[in-house]
Amino acid sequence: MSLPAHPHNAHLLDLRTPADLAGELAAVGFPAREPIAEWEQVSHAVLRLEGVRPAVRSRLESLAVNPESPVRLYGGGPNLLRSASRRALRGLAKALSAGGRPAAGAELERCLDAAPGQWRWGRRTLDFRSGAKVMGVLNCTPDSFYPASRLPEPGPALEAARAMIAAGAHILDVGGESSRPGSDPVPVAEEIRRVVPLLEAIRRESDVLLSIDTRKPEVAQAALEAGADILNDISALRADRSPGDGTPGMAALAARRGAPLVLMHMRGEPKTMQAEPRYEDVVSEVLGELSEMVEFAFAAGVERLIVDPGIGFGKRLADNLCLLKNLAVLRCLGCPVLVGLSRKSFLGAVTGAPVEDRLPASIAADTLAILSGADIVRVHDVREAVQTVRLLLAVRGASCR
Ligand code: HH2
Repeated sequence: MSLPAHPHNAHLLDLRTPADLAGELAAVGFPAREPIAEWEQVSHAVLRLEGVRPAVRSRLESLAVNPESPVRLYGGGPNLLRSASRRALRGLAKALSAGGRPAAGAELERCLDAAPGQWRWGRRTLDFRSGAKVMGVLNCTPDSFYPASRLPEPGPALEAARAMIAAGAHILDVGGESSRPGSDPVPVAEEIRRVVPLLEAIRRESDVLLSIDTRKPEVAQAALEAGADILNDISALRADRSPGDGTPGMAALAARRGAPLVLMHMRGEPKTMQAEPRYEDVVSEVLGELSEMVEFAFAAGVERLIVDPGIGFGKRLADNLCLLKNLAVLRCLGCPVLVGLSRKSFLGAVTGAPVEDRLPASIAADTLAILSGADIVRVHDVREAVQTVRLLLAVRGASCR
């Protein structure tokens, strides 16, 4: 083998997955028999643990860890950072479980294994291993925040659905109530009247996955009867109960049908949510609140959950930016992550662009989100998002040496 023209060419590698490492190992003549084990050894991570009691802290300090790993523990208060190889963190998870803290051990294992696989329910499949999914927004409303997305008439709404399917949408999200800041709730019967004919019409001609964007169990039930597959609840079950007419509550409905349920974080109600949102640590608070809802939903028997930070729902500009920057943190909940960034006002605040002109910033934001591990992007502009996803997938899969 001849030596390279420029000796050394020293450079740090940007490795994000076990497959990246396996490619680099093979290229230097060291094909890894167990790429995942190698990855766990060389890949370092920093774990943040919140609300740690002194007894647990001293246990963490005393736990034996893999001696080859440079392990560090930082923080004097209830919040700690632990830096170690993934392998050492896995050892820590096992030690916590064996040492009488099975919940903490399981939580840590979940963080390390957070890669959603494939879902099958009824005749439906969602495979998160084959790249991010594009969810097209169909607003059967007269007042949604993006005027071009308003489709109150069934004819144009069906045309829009057909165009999204042709452009490669994986999921269509049909909604009959705007949740823009300051919006009023829509009565149940009116919401059903808006969404059911469109769901039925799409279902008659396509097998595309259909999601219903509603907070009301009666609407969710009618939508499922009309062919919807997924429930998208922007209130994350906060007021979940049966309406008392025999309709089950949202969680019970999802559990009974096996339907995936999106839990979106929101503080307050759309009417008032932007009045004075306040967080001390938005990432930690959104994670904690979603985590409670995930536990509640699993306890109610829901098998398939998707989590969403709720960009623009009771959040200030800085909160939205922090959530986008730290989207990967939500993967620790062990559920696929959905994010809706498309044309939202925080993009306008950053770029100065009106809603009609926010497509470039929306594509950039979706790109950042997918690189941070978003599994589903909810968008108004399906063609552009599908191209983005395809490019990111091609780059991720490129073999380079
Ligand atoms: N955003 C909107 C509506 N529903 N659902 C989820 N899961 N995540 C979101 O970010 C999200 C959502 C707002 O967008 P849009 O439906 O276009 O606006 P409007 O509520 O005004 O109809």
